[in-house]
Amino acid sequence: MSKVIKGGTIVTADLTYEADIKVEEGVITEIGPNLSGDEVLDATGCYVMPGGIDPHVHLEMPFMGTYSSDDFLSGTSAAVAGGTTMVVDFCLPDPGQNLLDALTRWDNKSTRAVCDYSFHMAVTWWDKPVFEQMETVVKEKGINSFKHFLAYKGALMVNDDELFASFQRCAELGALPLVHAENGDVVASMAAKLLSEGNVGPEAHAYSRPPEVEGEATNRAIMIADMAGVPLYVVHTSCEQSHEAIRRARQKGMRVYGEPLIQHLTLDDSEYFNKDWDHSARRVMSPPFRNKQHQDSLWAGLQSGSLSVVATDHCAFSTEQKRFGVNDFTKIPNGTGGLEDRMPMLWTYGVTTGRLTMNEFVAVTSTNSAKILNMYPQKGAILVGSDADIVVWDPELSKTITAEKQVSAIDYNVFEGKKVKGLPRFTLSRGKVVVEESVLKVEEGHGKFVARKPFQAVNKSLSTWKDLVAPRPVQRSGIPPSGV
Ligand code: DUC
Ligand code: ZN
Ligand code: ZN
Ligand code: ZN
Repeated sequence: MSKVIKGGTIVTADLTYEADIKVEEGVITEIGPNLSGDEVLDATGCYVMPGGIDPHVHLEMPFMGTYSSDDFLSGTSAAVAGGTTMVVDFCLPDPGQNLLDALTRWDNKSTRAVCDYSFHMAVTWWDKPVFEQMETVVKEKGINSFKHFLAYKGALMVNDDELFASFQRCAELGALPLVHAENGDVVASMAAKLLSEGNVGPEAHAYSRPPEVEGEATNRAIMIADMAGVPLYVVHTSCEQSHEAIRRARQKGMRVYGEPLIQHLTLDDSEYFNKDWDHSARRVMSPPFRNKQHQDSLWAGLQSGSLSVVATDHCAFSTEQKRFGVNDFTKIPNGTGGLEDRMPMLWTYGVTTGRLTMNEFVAVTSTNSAKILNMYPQKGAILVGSDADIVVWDPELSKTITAEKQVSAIDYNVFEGKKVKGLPRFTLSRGKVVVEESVLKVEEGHGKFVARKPFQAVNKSLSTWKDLVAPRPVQRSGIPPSGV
């Protein structure tokens, strides 16, 4: 059974042109004028783009004493509803757990996915087993990226010696390290002080994590990555200080990638000062929302290419879960949703405002992630041979975002009331129509794991000290007598 997507304008990261697309057995087999097939999908008036890739989601993740509420079924269903056809989730081992056992748990959870997915592996402590298991994770399990937290002291946080060791291991294996860049020591100290002074509300969450803690940690991670001779991916870049560090590194020639979230681009820190506790707590995530100047910086980064991709860090907690922290903001589970809304929100606030071109939109929602995570052109492309993960985007379809109608399992939406114009007419996951005019036609378990090969480990430190001071002892004529 072949399908033809007919009459639309194909938009990729670098081209805009009119052509039909033929899909057979889940892949694109022909692109050109006047194609015919067994089934025709009418794309008249639409832009036909690579399906979105969200490189950063947490589905059914154990975190802060609970589990994030969207699982692989509701989470990936929400994704396709908004035109995203692939997600990359984080495998988070329990303390001391074998990374491969953790992966088995993630394999079991993800069997429910309705679209394709892949995993990053988290490194939250450092020892010999982790060193050894990383090799199996890369060479046998198809995972080429490792996440490190510089925040969440006493839980997920790694110290600089652990970070440097893991980064060096990534360099050897051809893997890409990711970093959650916030200075966890400073955050813990500021949070304790705020609490002791009676600042227990959700606004104190933002006070405890100012942009400086993110700028410092981003810069530190970049410098450590350089000394390890490895590229670096900075997740949820939310502020100018962090963006500045990334810009500087890229200008110097380093492969450093920044990932703003759709939430940080479109929602600001005034959300934490709402009179309604639930409203503010529902928006507690790390890093927190920032002010307009930081938002402008993020948009500018997407325009100029100093920031590479737009993600969601989708980590949805219900109001009931958020209320764990009713007397203490440090107990509010950190996380917000966005999987369903990332593409329509970015189109509405980016493309229709003129901040982003359509090609830039495709680059930051799909193609750049596919390239950075090494799954291009299987994903992120409209090319013969690519998976038919495609969104037929209707720029005239509009809606007002509301929790009442969302696919995500939680009881609110941080974008509640926002009007979006630009939505999928069809979403295809490996050739299967999973959304048609807002109607979900998903099939539990249709999603497949996408294995990602390691990169050629060619990265060399740009820091000059390595070359200037080759590690060899200096031959001296004598040694001074010891003692006095
Ligand atoms: N930040 C969040 O807000 N949630 C999940 C993990 C994280 O780093
Ligand atoms: Zn994070
Ligand atoms: Zn995250
Ligand atoms: Zn199927």
